[in-house]
Amino acid sequence: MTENSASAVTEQNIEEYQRDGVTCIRGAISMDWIEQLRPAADWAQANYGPYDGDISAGAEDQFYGGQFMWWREDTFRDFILDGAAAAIAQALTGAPEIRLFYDFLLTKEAGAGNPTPWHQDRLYYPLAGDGADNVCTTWIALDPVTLNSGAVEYVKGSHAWGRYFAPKSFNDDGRYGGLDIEALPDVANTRGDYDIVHYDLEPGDCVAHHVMGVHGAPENNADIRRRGLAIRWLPAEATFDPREETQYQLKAALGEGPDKFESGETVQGDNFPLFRF
Ligand SMILES: O=C(O)CCC(=O)C(=O)O
Repeated sequence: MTENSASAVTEQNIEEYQRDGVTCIRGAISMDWIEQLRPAADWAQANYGPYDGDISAGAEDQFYGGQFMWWREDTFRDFILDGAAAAIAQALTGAPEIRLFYDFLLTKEAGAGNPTPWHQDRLYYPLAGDGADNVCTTWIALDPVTLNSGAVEYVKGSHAWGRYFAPKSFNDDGRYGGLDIEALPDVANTRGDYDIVHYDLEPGDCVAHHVMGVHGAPENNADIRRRGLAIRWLPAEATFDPREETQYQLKAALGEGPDKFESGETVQGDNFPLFRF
């Protein structure tokens, strides 16, 4: 099925993405795709891959994070290659061409008491360069999503603060402790100081956010799962930069995975395909 067009992206989406670092594209992905992706997501969760993790804090199997699923599952592969997400990211960023970084499935089970901590994505990534500073994430809802079920919240305009914040562990294991990098302000306890937005989503809606933007999500207090397929896109060149603080599965996927990139090498090739629309 080919649906590689950004037809759902409006001028307002482009303006919001550039100005606020976040925008919601309604009806971005067809229900045909969503219905194929749901069982694929269940399969991925039941069959952990090498770069997956249980990111539940203080409980098991509540919050699943699957990464590079498209390397091991055909529906994800078809969707990445033929679905609309790449074209959407290209339209929002205005890039002449866009490269896939990776796909990341975030499933919060019904009742999962796991907030996603407020964080900025940039320094989790073992990347350097312009592409790294401008990664665009397309977070696609596979289920209806509300704040009650764990909708992601975003600090509008934070992508333009020009500050790099230390990563935070999603499961509270203190993994990124002791870094000499600025800590994120305590957004959770000073919410009134920020312009915070979230979107109630229907399956197939897509929220796009900029890599420098600050975001987090509450626990899932609803009686349905909250599955989000976050696909990361590089609108410019990025090189492998396996710094200490970067996320270990990403570092392994790039440094020890099929391509075995050396530090400083450009991330490219069939496992990180380039799209041009
Ligand atoms: O889905 C979530 O809870 C968080 C998503 C997120 O942090 C991201 O896509 O960068």
